[in-house]
Amino acid sequence: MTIKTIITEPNKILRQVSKPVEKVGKEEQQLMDDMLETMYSANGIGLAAIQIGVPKRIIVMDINQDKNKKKPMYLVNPVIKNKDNLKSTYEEGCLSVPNQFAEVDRPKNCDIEYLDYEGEKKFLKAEGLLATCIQHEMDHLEGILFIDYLSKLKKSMIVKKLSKMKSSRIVV
Ligand code: GNR
Ligand code: NI
Repeated sequence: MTIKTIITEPNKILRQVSKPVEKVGKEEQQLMDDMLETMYSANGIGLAAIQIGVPKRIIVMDINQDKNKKKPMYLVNPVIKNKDNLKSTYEEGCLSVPNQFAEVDRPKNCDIEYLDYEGEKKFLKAEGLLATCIQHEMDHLEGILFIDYLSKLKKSMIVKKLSKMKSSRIVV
């Protein structure tokens, strides 16, 4: 297992639409292992493959707070089957938008279908933080970031800050 570098805004790679996985094989499983280790090391609760530069429709998540009780989830080719008309608001963050947080409204519940680590078809009814996280991760598969839901002004302020942070990190 390897900890990979997480790509941060602004970066066009994050805007790519990820491609469906044809078969969950060794390569995909190794990718999921790397993604999980990368996510844990960054203290995140979810990670999409594109965040480490791989445009495949693969997500790993662990919304469990207790670090001693790891409950990893692997979602390949997830599809939302149904979502709630009822919305809920969460303060969201993103490992690709470091240290920036904002409230986002999303459907409160959603049902999804996906392939698991073994490539088996699964169905999941998600609510609360799990539903929010799944939708946040599935947005990554479409090249969408949570800051895209903010006002133009808020979004541009965040992108500006991140650009500055990036340029100030260039060491000649
Ligand atoms: O670690 C993360 N926390 C989080 C909090 C609220 C809503 C969504 C998230 S996902 C984020 C990790 C991440 O960037 N996944 O793509
Ligand atoms: Ni994210």
